[in-house]
Amino acid sequence: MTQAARVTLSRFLIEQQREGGNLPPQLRLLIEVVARACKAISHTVNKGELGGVLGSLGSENVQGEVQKKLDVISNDILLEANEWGGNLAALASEEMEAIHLIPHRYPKGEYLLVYDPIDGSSNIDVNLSVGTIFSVLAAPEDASQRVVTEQDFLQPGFRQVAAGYAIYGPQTSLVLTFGQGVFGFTLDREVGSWVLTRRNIMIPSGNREFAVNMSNQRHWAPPVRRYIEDCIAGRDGPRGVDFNMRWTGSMVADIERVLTRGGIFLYPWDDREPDRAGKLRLMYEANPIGMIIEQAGGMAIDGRDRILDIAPVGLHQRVAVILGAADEVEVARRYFSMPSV
Ligand code: P6P
Repeated sequence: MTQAARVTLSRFLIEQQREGGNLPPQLRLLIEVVARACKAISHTVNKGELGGVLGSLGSENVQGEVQKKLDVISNDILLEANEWGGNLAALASEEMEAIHLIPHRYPKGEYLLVYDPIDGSSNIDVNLSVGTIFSVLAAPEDASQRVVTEQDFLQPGFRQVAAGYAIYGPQTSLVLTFGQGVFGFTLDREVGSWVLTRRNIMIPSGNREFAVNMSNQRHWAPPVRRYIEDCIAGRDGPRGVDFNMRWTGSMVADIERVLTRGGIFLYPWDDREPDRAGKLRLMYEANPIGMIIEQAGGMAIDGRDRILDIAPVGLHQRVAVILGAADEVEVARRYFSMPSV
């Protein structure tokens, strides 16, 4: 790609702000800050053993999951990058139980940021792709006159003003949406710039590839079991076509594949913890990814209902997730309306 043809993230955002009208200056600056923080996280992830950043801390996060060193390092990078900019009224993270208010010494802004600093962190120690997922919501209009609370974050996903993820893999890339299409950027490490490499990403239909953790099969509800059984039956079964399976253990890596070549991703409810709606978190995994998937022409449901319509009741609440190419998700959804045999 010639230097002249390259559109950096900064130029793209300024042009979006100028032409699109859906990117206010504070939101543009917020995205720049988050993207810069993801560059710093990428640099840290890429050091691996040499940076002493692998392994666990021996502590647990609010999810009751073992915290990796990079979970905390990445959370701190995003915190420090976003506190002083004046774009946020507060932020929240998978790694912090409560919301984080902007310190009084800094101005407060019009947005709320909620993120998973390192998603798929169990893959860090085995050198597989991990990522950062983030969601941007509007802060309450009176945020400058009162203390923002967790309740202000509990907005349904269709109210997100922006969403994105960074994936730290063979390349470091960034995928963004502001509600008018999905755009992909690749990190040019030599210059330190995010370069626009994909415009208006649309999920291909017709790809017969499903992503699910098959070891949970006996725990799924009957509709999911039947759907996956029929995929596995391939051309000998009711689908009449063979399927392939992928499962990386890192949502951002599986989503990058679905965005690029289609297929479906599932983390359905299972009976291991019947009271838990699912494993993935609504506010900083399912909602931002769901917005990206829908903006790329796909569908994102919890089995029956649209994920972005779910009214949140807790910052760290979990949800069942079935998302990907609209044609395939629609097939999966029909299994939930079939009479259970
Ligand atoms: P399992 C990572 O912990 C994560 O939240 C997602 O990134 C990933 O898709 C899923 O959980 C993997 O879960 O049960 O297969 O380890």
